[in-house]
Amino acid sequence: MAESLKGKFKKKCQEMGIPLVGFAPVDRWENPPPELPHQFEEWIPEEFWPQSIYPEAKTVIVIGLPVQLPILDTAPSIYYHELYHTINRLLDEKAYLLSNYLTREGYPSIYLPRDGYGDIEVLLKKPLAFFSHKHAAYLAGLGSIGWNNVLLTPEYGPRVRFTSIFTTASLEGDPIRGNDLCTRCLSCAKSCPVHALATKKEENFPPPMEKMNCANRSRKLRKKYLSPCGICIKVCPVGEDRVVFDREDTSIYFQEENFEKYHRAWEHVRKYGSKK
Ligand code: B12
Ligand code: SF4
Ligand code: SF4
Repeated sequence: MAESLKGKFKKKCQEMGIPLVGFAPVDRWENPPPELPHQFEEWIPEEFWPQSIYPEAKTVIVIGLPVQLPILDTAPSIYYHELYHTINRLLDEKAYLLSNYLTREGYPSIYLPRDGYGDIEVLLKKPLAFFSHKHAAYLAGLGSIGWNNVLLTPEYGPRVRFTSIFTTASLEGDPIRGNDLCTRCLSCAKSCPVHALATKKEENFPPPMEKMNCANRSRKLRKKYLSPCGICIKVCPVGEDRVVFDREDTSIYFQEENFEKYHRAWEHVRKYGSKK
């Protein structure tokens, strides 16, 4: 019964144009599966677990939508700014509709917003949301944490945004693939304009991040309609999307010669629709 519900749900996601879906029983927050790619010294505090937020929850379903790489290539730009908002809106809407679908099937369910903060000013004081989708996607077997502190997936590397649904249906968890996808190339850290990511390999994994440097940059960019920054997810070599969009060679970001046509296009986009 529960299995067939999972099958029907996945079919519905396919029809709604959602390429990534993962299932994590809530007990994975309490007992993280040993086959996960990383074990963390510091784990998610209990009040952030799904069963603490919605005590009836049995399974967390995570959905992911891709960040289209050639648009991200122009970032920071109005083009990525618009894409970011489009994906955010779609994630919220799709999760809301899917949770209603499960409720109608007899399993009361609720959606979560893809972010859950009022404004970047709030994050400058406390850079936390009441529920972490990155950790939910990790526990649903969708990928591994990268040096850049976000989830890398085989399909899109870090270029994917998530949201989650809490459902009272007990659905089988997806297998944990267990692969650590990060190559430790450190392109993300070396490209960060505000040094928010560690640049020395011997530091702990995942390395500590200067979240305030990143949040402050986002705040400044927002005033020019250029937020978010996105550079550390743009330059990452991981992800099948690089093959799909013919962007496997990441020197496109670091060398102008041989790639003039791309650099010209990015400069053009950056000239319009935002403040200098
Ligand atoms: C706050 C926030 C930010 C802040 C702070 C950054 C951060 N990484 O926490 C700012 C504004 C800087 C930011 C920037 C970006 N973000 Co952001 N952000 C969030 C938000 C709203 C909450 C994150 C959160 O609470 N995480 C929990 C913290 C504490 O996780 P952590 O630091 O890794 O925790 C570790 C330890 O500290 C310990 N721990 C200790 N205490 C606690 C407490 C809790 C609650 C947990 C869970 C763990 C924990 O456990 C962990 C062990 O590794 C989420 C949306 C959401 N609701 O999930 C998006 C989210 C994480 N962001 C996302 C993205 C894509 C970005 C940007 C790329 C946006 C951009 N610029 O284009 C940048 C990337 C910056 C970077 N390299 O991390 C995506 C990530 C998708 C993915 N593929 O993983 C998310 C999930 C949004 C979404 N809906 O998809 N973000
Ligand atoms: S989003 Fe930009 S500022 Fe933030 S960590 Fe990534 S590269 Fe650095
Ligand atoms: S850019 Fe390199 S070091 Fe950074 S997350 Fe991607 S693979 Fe890992």
